[in-house]
Amino acid sequence: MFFQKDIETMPRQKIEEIQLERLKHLVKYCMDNIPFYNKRLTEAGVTADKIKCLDDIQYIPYTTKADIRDTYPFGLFGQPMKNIVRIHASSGTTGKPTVVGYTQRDIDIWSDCMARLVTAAGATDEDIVQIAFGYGLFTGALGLHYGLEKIGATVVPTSSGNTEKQIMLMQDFQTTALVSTPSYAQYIGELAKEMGVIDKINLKLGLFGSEGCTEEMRTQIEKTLGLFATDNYGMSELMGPGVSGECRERAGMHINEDHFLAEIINSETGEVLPKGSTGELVITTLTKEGIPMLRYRTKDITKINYEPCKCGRTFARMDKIKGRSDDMLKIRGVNVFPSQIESVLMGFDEIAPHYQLVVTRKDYSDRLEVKVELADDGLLENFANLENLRSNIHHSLKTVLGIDTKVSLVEHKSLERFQGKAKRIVDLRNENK
Ligand code: DLL
Repeated sequence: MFFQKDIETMPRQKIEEIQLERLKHLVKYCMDNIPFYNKRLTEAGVTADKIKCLDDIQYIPYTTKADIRDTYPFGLFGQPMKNIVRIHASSGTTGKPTVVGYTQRDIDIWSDCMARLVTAAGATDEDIVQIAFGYGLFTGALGLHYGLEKIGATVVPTSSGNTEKQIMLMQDFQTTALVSTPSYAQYIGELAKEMGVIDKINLKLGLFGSEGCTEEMRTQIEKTLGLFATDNYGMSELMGPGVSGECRERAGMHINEDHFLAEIINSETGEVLPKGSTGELVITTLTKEGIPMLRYRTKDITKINYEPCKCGRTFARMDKIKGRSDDMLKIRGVNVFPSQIESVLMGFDEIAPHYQLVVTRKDYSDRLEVKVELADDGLLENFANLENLRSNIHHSLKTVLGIDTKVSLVEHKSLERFQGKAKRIVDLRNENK
């Protein structure tokens, strides 16, 4: 099923023609409307006329989160406030939020991008969809909301939290699709089981995103909730959700390439990498007016496949996000992605899919503790079994990561549950140097 089939199945040459034309237009738009970009581009000697082919994008300097922060709140907006119809913001862990603005045209394009992705995932006008992302400054809920309404689905805007009520409404309304972070979906499943109502739930589709989720974790959630789950990627600075998402083939997330131009770079040197390489995703928003982004460094690590997909779509597909370059843990010189640890842990039936990674530093050496929750406290009664499990997990982690970790088994339900994005890393290195 397609929302805009003629666009979603364009030959690659046509996609690139559109991208080039839009890129030239965007450079001129940024020059004319945004003093920050005017200065940056002038210093770099870039004008719209200098962009002759897509590779010429390399002459445009990168934009970073710091640039948005430094121009807080509206310094990168491309339109006067009277033309801005919506503001969103991402909270960030420190300091001021990152603020983004949308014109009416931006909102219309956003809705189309979302409508394409939810259709590709299998949603239709027959679906009753519970949106359990937090409504508010976060882009997730309203982004999905407009896209799902556009395809005629019945939207139930429950927002996040109040999980027992979510589960009650899910039964009463016979909700068929759930929009949430994978970690919240996992918690909803766990609670529905405990409440003894898991069999009364009629979910068929999970439209997940906003945080990473390994294939192993996805399979667990699908099993618990009895649904088919797809992954959606986006970020506030680029639009919100709607940048890319999986079709039913689940062989990568299709990038809405008529609106987003993607590159992969080496996150340390900034060098553009050849097609098919793994590295940091850099995105140029080709059509945004409110706050366009020229070569925005996402810090997310992935790779892009440009082969057409079995589903018929020709838009390139990005792999699941491997991690953020700033989330990558460097433990005694070894790069460790939390997703690698999650994959290992999901292979053990005796532990619940809840874990926490605690990093400390002692005598100038980093230590990683992996706290894992037991699926069932019955295991606590047999020390030998418990020790055996701990040692097996330790061994598997060592094989995959190449370093020693401390594995701690903790009681069932003792680790925090999340209603939005999960926070699994506790980095105490600066506290005990
Ligand atoms: O999380 C936008 C979004 C909402 C996407 C709902 C999908 C669904 P931010 O709050 O600005 O925006 O966070 C953006 O979240 O740079 C990634 O590190 C991470 N992220 C988003 N989607 C995925 C995903 C929204 N599917 C940051 N897999 C990004 C892994 C993701 N990480």
